[in-house]
Amino acid sequence: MSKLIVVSNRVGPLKDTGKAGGLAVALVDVLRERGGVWFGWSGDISEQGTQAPLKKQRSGNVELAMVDITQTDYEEFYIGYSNRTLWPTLHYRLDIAEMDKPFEQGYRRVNERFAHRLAPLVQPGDTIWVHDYHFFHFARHLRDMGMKNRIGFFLHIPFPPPDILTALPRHADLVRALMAYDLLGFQSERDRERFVAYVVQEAGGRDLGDGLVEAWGRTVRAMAFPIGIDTAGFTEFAESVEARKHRARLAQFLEGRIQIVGVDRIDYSKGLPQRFHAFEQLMERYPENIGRASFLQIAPPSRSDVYAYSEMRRDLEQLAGHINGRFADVDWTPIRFITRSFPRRGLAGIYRASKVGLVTPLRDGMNLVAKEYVAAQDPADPGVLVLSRFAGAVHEMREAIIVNPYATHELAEGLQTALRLPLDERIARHKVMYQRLLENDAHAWATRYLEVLAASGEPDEDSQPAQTAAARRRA
Ligand code: ADQ
Repeated sequence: MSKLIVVSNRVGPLKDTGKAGGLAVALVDVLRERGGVWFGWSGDISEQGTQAPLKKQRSGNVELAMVDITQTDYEEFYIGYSNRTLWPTLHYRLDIAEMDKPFEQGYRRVNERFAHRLAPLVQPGDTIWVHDYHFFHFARHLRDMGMKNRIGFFLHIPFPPPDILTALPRHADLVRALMAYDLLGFQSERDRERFVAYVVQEAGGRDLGDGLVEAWGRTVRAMAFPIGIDTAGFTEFAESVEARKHRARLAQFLEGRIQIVGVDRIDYSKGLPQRFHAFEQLMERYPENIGRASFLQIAPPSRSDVYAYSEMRRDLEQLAGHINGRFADVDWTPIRFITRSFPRRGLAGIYRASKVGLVTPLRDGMNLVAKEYVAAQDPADPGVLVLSRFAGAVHEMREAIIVNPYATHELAEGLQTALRLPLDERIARHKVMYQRLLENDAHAWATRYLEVLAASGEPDEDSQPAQTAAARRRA
């Protein structure tokens, strides 16, 4: 029977998926429904790297298959091209994107080797679903081996306009590699439009309508599939015993004061310094909030091997220290900055205890924190979401207070509006957004993507190529 194969840089856990978030829940659900394999990096670095034996785990009809990489792969593929070149470029940060380093070869090499390691696991008729910016070239290598299976790609981060993308050396190779997929999924219609603009303006391609795009002699379907969270599951988390404990602790600490919350990986795309400055302005311009509203920022460090990230944490600590030094009192701290992870149930409790959720990225594919914050609220007395116009989530969450994170005064005003929003208004806004989150949850997202993928491309199930069969024998 044909199975589903999910490919992503890091593979999620098969059990206790709630701990890893909505995406892992959704992917394991669809893998269980169809039976399948989740393939990716083991997270380990070894001398043998991609040549090392596959690491496998099985639970029922789902298998994890994982590959090591070498230290050089880690530096070139993961830290280098993926996170120092592609991540900033796709987040419109050409000022910090590293274009002239020899990372790209490592990126291409790992894509090719991963494709060769996956090939023996693929049977005719299997569907392959590749995730994110680590694997632009993956399908191209599978096609070079003659594979005719349906292969889809989903980009979790933004697709920038042509003027940005063309600053990346060999940008055409990257986009051309995408044409080897049958279905390209983007977080928003805007991202899809930018991809089509590139294909038309830079590659002489054509928008054929009905989601189809033609370039370099191939036709691909490109559509928006806004990712969702496990909405009902997250609401349950917010009502769990663990969440209640967190809320009780916070209530004791806050003593009736209001809490604004931010939860993000430390990443320059998340707009954290801008947010801290906006909170400072809130105190300056609306002094009635001094001693009354405090800001809790939870931000676990990420990718600390990348210089831009290790710097950020220090800068933010200094900024929080400066603001606290200015406004704190003996019995009140304006900003609490916590740089560690929280269990998801605890996090849901913290969201529910916070009257404002502050989600202000400078650029974000979707932003799941915005959705989690809304899902965690008490519908009878919900908090208010303040959301950046540059988060993909904004297209489904227009009832939030929408702000421009680059304009500090606008952010501060948005916060003040959120703090003063009357109950009936809060309830009305929350209700509409929550209903939408229930309809487009992570499971609906994955199911819809796979339905469209099943109807895309023209796989020839009977004529699985010789190379693939040979690769299977080698395994
Ligand atoms: P991220 O950039 O990681 O994801 P986001 O969508 O906000 O951003 O997801 C972060 C996840 O990590 C959330 O589920 C959040 O709860 C969790 N998290 C953050 N801080 C935490 C903490 N201290 N403790 C516990 N959990 C924490 C990328 C793209 C996004 C896109 C997602 C999914 O950059 O734009 O929305 O993939 O496609």
